[in-house]
Amino acid sequence: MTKKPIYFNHDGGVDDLISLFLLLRMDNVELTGVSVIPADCYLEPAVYASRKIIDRFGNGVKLDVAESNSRGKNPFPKDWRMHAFLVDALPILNESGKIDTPVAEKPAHLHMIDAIRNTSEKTTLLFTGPLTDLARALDEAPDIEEKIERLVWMGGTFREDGNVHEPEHDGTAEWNAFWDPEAAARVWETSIEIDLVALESTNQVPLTLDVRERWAKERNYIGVDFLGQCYAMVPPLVHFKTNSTYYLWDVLTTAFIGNTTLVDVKTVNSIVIPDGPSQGRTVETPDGRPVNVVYDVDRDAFFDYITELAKQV
Ligand code: AGV
Ligand code: CA
Repeated sequence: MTKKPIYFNHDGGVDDLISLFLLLRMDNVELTGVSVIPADCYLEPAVYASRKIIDRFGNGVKLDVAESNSRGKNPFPKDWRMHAFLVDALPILNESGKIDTPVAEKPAHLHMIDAIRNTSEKTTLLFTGPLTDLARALDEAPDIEEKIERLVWMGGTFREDGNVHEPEHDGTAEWNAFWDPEAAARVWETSIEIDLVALESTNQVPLTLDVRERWAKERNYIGVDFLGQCYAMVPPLVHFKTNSTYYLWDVLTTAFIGNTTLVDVKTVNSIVIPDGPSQGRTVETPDGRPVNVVYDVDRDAFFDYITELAKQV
């Protein structure tokens, strides 16, 4: 099987870390690099957890994990950023008592430039947090643009309702775009092909109790137990949606990398609003740049796909 070269930049949430786990299980993916940005996480536990996940589930793959030194404009709530501490503390990631996967010498955006340049084929970028490191990499090394196959990004929405509920904002943005709206706008200026896994599709994959029960029943598989343990840390959708209700945002984005048949995609011309009360909002407009929006998902096929991947540990 031919393997797609993927560079993964994430921000240490439960679904970011599960995404790393799943990427390591995909036989059609070759991870060329991993980096962590302290947006929806604290950097230290998210980097530890990433290194431990590569050790435990990477079948001996040789990778290092780069730390981002990027800063955003609008900080994530502290409660959400704490999740990385919980994943990092899981016994299954600490059984060996050591960490083999090293921390990279260079910061994330420079690490990514090297990874793209050192891969002969074009690289697919998977971003499950804000786009800050990509925007900085493009400023630093414009030559990499032609070596990027596409950007697959969990971010944005064309609905009225985003998922940002913060003072001075009108609620129309998605959080990864809101954390650094200027970075998203910078990436929009390029001619990189963008696949957007927007809230339209991720809203269809909330964490629900039936999913938790399924993973509990199949916890004799180490990988399924890992899914269950991780998703025990975050609130499911039960009676009604709250600000903290968890969806499988990044995991859907990552599943799309491994299996494009799970979703439906349409092309939308859009811009990103860089400042003001709608900052981070993606808006459809005829003279905007085209993006491929993932707007629909086969929910059952998606959960089957990720659970099967987890069983292969
Ligand atoms: O907007 C979704 C992004 C995804 O990359 N993140 C979480 C996912 O990793 C931010 C976010 C929005 N709502 C959240 C988030 C919530 N209720 N808990 C934690 N993070
Ligand atoms: Ca994320």
